[in-house]
Amino acid sequence: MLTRIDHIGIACFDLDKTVEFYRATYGFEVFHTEVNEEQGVREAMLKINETSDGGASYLQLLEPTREDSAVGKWLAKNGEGVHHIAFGTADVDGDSEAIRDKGVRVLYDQPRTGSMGSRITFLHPKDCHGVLTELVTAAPSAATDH
Ligand code: CMX
Ligand code: CO
Repeated sequence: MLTRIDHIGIACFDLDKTVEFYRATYGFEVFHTEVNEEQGVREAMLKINETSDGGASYLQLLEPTREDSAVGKWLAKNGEGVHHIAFGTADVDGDSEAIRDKGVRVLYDQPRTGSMGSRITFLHPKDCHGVLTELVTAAPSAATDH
């Protein structure tokens, strides 16, 4: 069951400048940063709020580490902006299988590693009314991990 907005993924050309915009404009602080080479991104997670299921909701600011990555290609075509949305679930395996059975393309056979040790998969935007959609199961320690 999808129980929350886990994050909104925002593509940017310069992560440091974008982080500074969110800090100076809204007061949002960086909760976690990492490089995910498999996804081709350098990212910052800004925690917006805790949620009733024990998780949290974040903004995920994404700078590509290479031009041929998903975010690099998207930025070259569209410029900066909202790249994807992500729903949180306790069971990314079960939920992605159930969604696949409804005829929506799930991009990975098995969930891969996302922010803070989470397990993630994606649904094809062309099957989701134009929205690249991610499903996330947070690692148990994610709420306290920096
Ligand atoms: N949102 C909406 N539509 C998108 C999109 C996005 N983020 N990315 C691509 N599309 C659309 C394109 O506009 C294009 O549509 P048209 O054919 O109408 O022009 C179509 O999908 C194909 O796009 P493409 O540029 O040819 O790109 P690819 O097919 O090579 O890749 C996708 C698209 C979704 C398969 C790829 O971006 C992907 O695998 N994404 C999942 C991984 C990812 O996004 N990782 C980065 C985030 C990591 C994280 O969140 O942790
Ligand atoms: Co994401």
